[in-house]
Amino acid sequence: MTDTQPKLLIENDGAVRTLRLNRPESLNALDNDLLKALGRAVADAEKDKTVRCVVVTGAGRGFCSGQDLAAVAARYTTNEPIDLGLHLREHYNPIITRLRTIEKPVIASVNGVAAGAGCSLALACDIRISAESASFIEAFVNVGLAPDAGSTFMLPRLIGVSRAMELAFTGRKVAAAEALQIGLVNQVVPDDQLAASTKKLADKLAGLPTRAIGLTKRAINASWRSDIETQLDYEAMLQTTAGQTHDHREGVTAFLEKRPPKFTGE
Ligand code: T3D
Repeated sequence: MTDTQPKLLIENDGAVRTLRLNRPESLNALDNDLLKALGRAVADAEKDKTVRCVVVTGAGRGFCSGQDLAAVAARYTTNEPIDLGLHLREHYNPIITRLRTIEKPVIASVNGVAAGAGCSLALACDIRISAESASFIEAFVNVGLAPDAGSTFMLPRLIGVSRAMELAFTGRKVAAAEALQIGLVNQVVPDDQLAASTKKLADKLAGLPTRAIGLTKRAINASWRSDIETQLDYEAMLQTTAGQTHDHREGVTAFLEKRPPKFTGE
């Protein structure tokens, strides 16, 4: 791999935009260039109305091995004070926040190991589809760190507090089959079918009423800090918006005309 090859590949297929981490020699470790490119790409996908589903995946045999540890070690060779929190706030947190709030479906197509912040990246996506040979490692503890990039938020919500504690304390590798069993991923497919299965799911999601999906994501995110009365009221407010979309009318009309709906995302 030469420096001229982009560290992030951006691929468009209809209304699906795939963001492919492209540092396969390090299992797609996140250095500052890649983090900046990923941040820009997610922001661009958010703004671009032609994009109705985002896929995050990795080139080569890894999904993402987390923070580039060579870059971390390089910081120790200077006398400058090291503040990992600053690095997280500047580089990781905006990406994770945007993935959680972008009003379009986001799929992690996990082609190989997802470790440390790479695992957090997969967890920040809405849906995880995993290759049989992929694995998940809350690797932070192995390098004397606590989980970051949203793992302490997403992990207990997906698999429960007790399992989250165990995985974060031990940093043990979770194979795809166990990940499916404990609810860490939605689907596991044979390695050679990951691309096709991801495309099938992404195409389906991209053809759905995008505004309704965005509002659904907003509502489910809000439920975590809500009570039932507040949530009911919030649902009613969002439904006012959904009820004014073209896709709502189209869905009702198509049902009554006994034909498949043609959703445009508006
Ligand atoms: O600064 C901040 O903001 C702090 C934030 C921290 C967040 C974090 O993500 S902390 C956690 C960082 N990640 C890790 O600790 C994982 C480190 N990697 C591994 O434990 C293993 O590589 C894996 C379990 C992921 C995969 O193992 P394996 O045996 O399949 O592959 P390998 O041989 O270990 O790795 C292949 C190559 O990738 C190897 O390079 P080489 O020897 O072929 O030249 C290895 O050094 C490189 N690599 C893997 N992970 C990283 C990496 N290089 C830099 N950074 C990595 N994270």
